[in-house]
Amino acid sequence: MATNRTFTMIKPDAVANGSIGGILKMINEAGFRIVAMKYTKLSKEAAGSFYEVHKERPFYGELVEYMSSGPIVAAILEKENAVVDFRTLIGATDPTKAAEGTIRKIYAKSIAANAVHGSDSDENADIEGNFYFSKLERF
Ligand code: 3AN
Repeated sequence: MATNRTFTMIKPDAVANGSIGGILKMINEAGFRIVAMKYTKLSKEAAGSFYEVHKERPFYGELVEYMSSGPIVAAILEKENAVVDFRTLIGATDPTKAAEGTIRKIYAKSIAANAVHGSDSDENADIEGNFYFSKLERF
């Protein structure tokens, strides 16, 4: 059921500084169930295609470089109201504006290296999950 699922990535900065465990703990404690998960690295081409919707934005080149700079953790998560609740859990895009206790407030370094991705709609959660995972990789 797409409406109960969202898609996340733990981004290269958070992976590199040893925050995978802490972030997954927060995700689990907030009541999300892991449907699919993968430790992988995006090529520049794959990062460019994942962020295609942001192609016209001034930070697109920087975003693609950064997202292909090191390994990431990709996951599909399930919970009632998953998309909205997960965006609440991660906090604002800019960590200096993120609420206390949110993942980005705790783990993000900057607006570009902001520790985690969270889908912004049910439709994008579906598209983004399909980018990484086949039906056989979901449980
Ligand atoms: P969110 O990830 O909170 O939905 P979006 O969709 O506005 O934020 O931006 C997508 C990604 O682009 C962000 N996660 C962040 O990594 C990057 N980004 C957004 N704004 C900037 C910016 N001003 N400079 C650099 N990178 C940015």
